[in-house]
Amino acid sequence: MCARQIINVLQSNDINYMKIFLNNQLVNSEDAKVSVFDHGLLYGDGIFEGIRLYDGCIFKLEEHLIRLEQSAKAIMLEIPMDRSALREAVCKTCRANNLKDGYIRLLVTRGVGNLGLSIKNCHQPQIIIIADKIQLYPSEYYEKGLKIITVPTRRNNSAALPPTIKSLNYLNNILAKIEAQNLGYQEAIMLNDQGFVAECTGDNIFLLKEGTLYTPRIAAGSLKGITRQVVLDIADALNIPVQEEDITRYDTWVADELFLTGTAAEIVPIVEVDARSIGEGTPGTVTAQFLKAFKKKVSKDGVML
Ligand code: PXG
Repeated sequence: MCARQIINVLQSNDINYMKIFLNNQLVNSEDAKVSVFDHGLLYGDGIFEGIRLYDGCIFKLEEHLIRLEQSAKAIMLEIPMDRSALREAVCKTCRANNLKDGYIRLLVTRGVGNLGLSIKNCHQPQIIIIADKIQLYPSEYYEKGLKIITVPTRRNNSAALPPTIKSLNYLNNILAKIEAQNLGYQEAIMLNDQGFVAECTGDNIFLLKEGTLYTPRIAAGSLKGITRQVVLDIADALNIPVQEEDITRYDTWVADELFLTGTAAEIVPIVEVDARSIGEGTPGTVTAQFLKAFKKKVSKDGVML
């Protein structure tokens, strides 16, 4: 490794040396600033995506960009860059930070306005791209499985704030996460206002029962997870029947296997729900098959830097 490369490695480990994409240019992290009048800060008015980079390949970038566009459309936000410019900006940010594996946070805020809810005074949405090393979940989660609980906080009602919009307003999920962590758990099941399982605070949920894979319908109040879709595709390839339907807490308690999916989490086996052990109380064999198939896909199915 030459001196320049060593400096690059040292620098990319330190957030002070990160390059951030902010409105059409790369800036040093200390210069990456947004206004206190940005409605993203004042009201959580904006949208985002969390994306993974695996071995120099951005996993499912196109799908993330499409979901971002749909979130934008839903909140009537015009992203001031088209898809190909965004694609290029994401790649550029990863390259500028010398990343091969990492986590990309792409945000679009409503931009600067005044101290009122109206979007009419917000003329310049802000595009921010942060690409950093990934903080992986502890390996213990995958080896031993995770214990979770159902929390009292219900998932947002779709008629109030559709959970399909990946907005900057995550308070609903954060309140649920606080409840879980207060009781010593790291993830939690959130029910919808009818009492059916919607999703977890930052992950989709799947269960296996008698050879069939079940997951809540999106209309139950879940995010249309990119990893969720990858798992549905894997189930298809493995000839495992899938049912998207209403799931109760009881269904989760008596499942043979249960797992969570998400960009950061990938596929995490669940071994206990609400103090009931799932299956044998150890990560399931079918879950392991899904994780293996997922790992095979990650460096193939995306955009090369
Ligand atoms: N449901 C919710 C509420 C999420 O936030 C998922 C499901 C899984 O979707 P994907 O497309 O990632 O398979 C998410 C995504 C974080 C973090 O910092 C969480 C997510 C994404 C990015 C960052 O905890 N969850």
